[in-house]
Parts: sequence; C-alpha cells; structure tokens
Amino acid sequence: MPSRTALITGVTGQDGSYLAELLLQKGYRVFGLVRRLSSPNVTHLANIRDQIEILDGDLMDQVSLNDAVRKSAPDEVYNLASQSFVGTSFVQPVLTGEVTGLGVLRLLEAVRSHAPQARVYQASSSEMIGHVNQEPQNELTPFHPRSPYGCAKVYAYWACVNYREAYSMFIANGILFNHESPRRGYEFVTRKISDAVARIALGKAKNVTLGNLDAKRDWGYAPEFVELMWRTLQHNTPDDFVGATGESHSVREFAEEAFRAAGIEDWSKHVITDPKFNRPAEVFNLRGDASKAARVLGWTPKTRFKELARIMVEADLKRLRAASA
Ligand code: NDP
Ligand code: GDR
Repeated sequence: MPSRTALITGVTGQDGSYLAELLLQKGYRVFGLVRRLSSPNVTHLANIRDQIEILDGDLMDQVSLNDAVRKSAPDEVYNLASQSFVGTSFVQPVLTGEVTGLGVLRLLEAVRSHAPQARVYQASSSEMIGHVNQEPQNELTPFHPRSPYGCAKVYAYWACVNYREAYSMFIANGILFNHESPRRGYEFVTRKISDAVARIALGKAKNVTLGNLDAKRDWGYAPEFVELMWRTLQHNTPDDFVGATGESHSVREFAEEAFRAAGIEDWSKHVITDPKFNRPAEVFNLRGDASKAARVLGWTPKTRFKELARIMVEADLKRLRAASA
C-alpha cells in the first residue's frame, strides 16, 4: 500500500505523541499542528521530532488551519487538540468553548475546503455523557454534560455528525473514556497521584491534596486507545465508537493502588482532601461499554487498573530518581 499522510492536531499532548509514534511505525508521513508558545513544548516528541513535520497553527485561527490542511494534503486528520482539562473549563469557559467546541468546526471547514476526501477522527469524550442514567454507557447513551468542557465536546460531536450527513464526509467520533499514561498532564488526578506517590516514596514530599475521592472513572492505558483511533479511520464507513475498559474505580482506589505500587500500605496517612479541588458540577461515575469497538473493529484494551497504576508510579519514580542522580 502506498504511504499515507496524516495530520495530527494536539500532537504535543499525551495522545497526539503516542498516535504520532504509532503512525510512523505504520509507515505514514506525519504532520503535526503545533501552536506558537513562548517556550517550546515538545517533550513528548523528543524521540520522533526529526521524523514528523511540524506545521504552525491554532484551533482558534481559521487561516492557519486552512494552510495546514492545504500543505499537508492529508489522507487522515486526527483532531486531538483541545483545552482538555475539565477543571480549567469552569475557570475559562469561553476559551474552552472557542477551542474545544468551535475550533472543531473551524477544522471541519478547513478539511471541507482543502481535503474533502480526507478521513477525520474527532476526539469526543465520555464527559459528553456526564451525568449517567444508564450502566454501563455506550454509543446510544444520552448526553448530559456537567462542565463547559463537556458542553463544548457535545457541540463538536454534533458538528461532526452534521458534516458527515450534510457533506458525505468521512468523519468519525471516538467517545473515549479516561485514558492515562506517564505522559498524562500533572493536573489530572491519576498523574497528580502517581507523581505525589513517587515524591513521597523518595522522601521529597509528605502528602497529596485531592478533591472528591468518591468519583469513579473507567481508566485505560493511552497507547492502546490511540490504536482504537487509527482503527476507527480504517473502517469502511464513518462511525462513532466508545473506547473504554468496562471497569470503574474510585479516585480513592487509584490512590490506594498507586501507594501500594510504591510499597506504601497505609495510603490514607498521606492523602488530604480539600474542597477547593471539587468541581461546581461533578461527573460521579463512568463505566464504558466498548463492545461495539470489539465487534466491529476488533479492539479490546489489555492493560487493567492495577497495572496502569503500577506503570505510572514506576515511571514517576524512574524520572525523579534520574533527575536527582
Ligand atoms: P492533552 O491535554 O495532553 O493535549 C491537548 C493538545 O491540544 C496539546 O497538544 C495542546 O497543545 C493542544 N492544544 C490546546 N489548545 C490548542 C489550540 N488552541 N490550538 C491547537 N492546539 C491546541 O490531551 P490528551 O492527549 O489527553 O487528549 C487528546 C484529546 O482527546 C483532547 O481533545 C481531549 O479533550 C480528548 N479526550 C481525552 C481523553 C483522555 O482521557 N486523555 C478522553 C476523551 C477525550 P499545547 O501542548 O501547546 O498545550
Ligand atoms: P476528568 O479527569 O475530569 O475525568 O477528564 P481528571 O483526572 O481531571 O478528574 C477525574 C476525577 O477525579 C476527581 N478528582 C480530582 N481531579 C483532579 N484533576 N485533581 C484532584 O485533585 C482531584 N480529586 C478528585 C475529579 O473531580 C474527577 O471526578 C479527563 C480529561 O482527560 C478529559 O479531557 C477527558 O475528556 C475525560 O477525562 C474523559
């Protein structure tokens, strides 16, 4: 098969960097859209920086998106860029709507004008489902977002469905549940915990301060979820797929498991709660049903909850030991 070209937005993030690695392994020519920052932010791309082609652009800016799509002439577009932190979306709701919602429409317009045959993947989210009324949740579960982030993702989801129906474009949504890794941002709860556990184990910190310990999430391993993104665009028709492990655990359980992975049994001595980390509206419980992705795309996640906590804690221990060596 001749080499294909992919454009990844959000290539500097957790998922974007893993996806770029996967596509390079598969022989793709990979373009990555990167926004201008005063200090470069390409840590996750260190190993592949010479193999991908960076294009300047921002989901806020239509001209740059038009140019990026025109220059890359992609067969596949993966839209992973967003203001992705739910907590920040309560503080910066308008920016979140602009980037995470309207930014997707801008990208769809760029593709419609400059590469209408390209297949488009949109990083939709279980946060669209939000306040659940069905257990487990699948592609047909109604949306009830609980944050400006969730609302923006719902807008983007429907924009994708609308462009698929209106213009017969190949546009697919991945409704992905939480997926984590050693590349997760430090503000997300799993990474906040794994980083703190490693610091505590190495005597660099005593405690970690968290919000709602009862919130439950379906946490998977990010490198496996980017494989689902790729499979979604290889399917013969554009369709929407849930990506999830089918297991749900509380923040408390994640903390317990992470401390255990570092050999600390009494986790509760090191965890403080502070309501300042609570959200104005919370998503209490998510558990996904990814049976459609298994049936249609042959995708099933392998890494389970305990293993995920161990991977993250060991990576943070290794990083902190190397930094102080
Ligand atoms: P990250 O926060 O790690 O990465 C977000 C990316 O978006 C970064 O590359 C960031 O660039 C980029 N970005 C932010 N604002 C803009 C902008 N205005 N223009 C262009 N690029 C921008 O997110 P993840 O990798 O975890 O998630 C990838 C996508 O999947 C996101 O859309 C997220 O909302 C969604 N999602 C994630 C899930 C998860 O559990 N990880 C689950 C479901 C959906 P910079 O480095 O410059 O900040
Ligand atoms: P989430 O991830 O909001 O699910 O969005 P996050 O890790 O931020 O929160 C998960 C749950 O943990 C609770 N929590 C805390 N969260 C943070 N960040 N910090 C804390 O100290 C803390 N204490 C308790 C939260 O209240 C919440 O219930 C992620 C993002 O990747 C989104 O972009 C993506 O769409 C969804 O996952 C699926």
